[in-house]
Amino acid sequence: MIKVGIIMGSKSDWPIMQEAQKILLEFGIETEAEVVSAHRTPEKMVTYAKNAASRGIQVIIAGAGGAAHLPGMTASMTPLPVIGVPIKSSNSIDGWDSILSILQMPNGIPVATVALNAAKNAGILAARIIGATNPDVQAKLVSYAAQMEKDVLGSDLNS
Ligand code: RP5
Repeated sequence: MIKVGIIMGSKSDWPIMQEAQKILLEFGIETEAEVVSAHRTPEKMVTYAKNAASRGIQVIIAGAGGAAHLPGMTASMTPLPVIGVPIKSSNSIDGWDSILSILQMPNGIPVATVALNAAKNAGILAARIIGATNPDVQAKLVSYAAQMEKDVLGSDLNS
């Protein structure tokens, strides 16, 4: 069953957003990816957000750049956790517009915001949310962190 919905405002976001899908597949978590624009396809956004929970999705990752309304608007129409990925898009002023649009949500409708273009971390955070109640996923996250530690400790800058 698809557990994580990955949505983005434009196909131009996909080179960044596919990092979320890649890491989730490494953790054995099924995903779906779709372009859902808050500005260009507002009705699709409403339908997607309202139906996500009943379709079995557990976490939504939403990426957008510039005037990035998609994560917040989606979060306003679903009880699911929404992770926002600010994207430094062609229409973005150095990424800050995307970051602040996604980060500065008013009380009551949270969006967990990762760093600029950090779709991979969004994927890992989604896996952690699922792993809180799924021991298999949690075990994979523990191995992932252990491997990272091994890699860092094993890096030799002098050879
Ligand atoms: C946002 O506008 C999208 O999320 C994208 O980051 C940005 C630019 O979109 P395109 O003009 O490349 O389609 O809504």
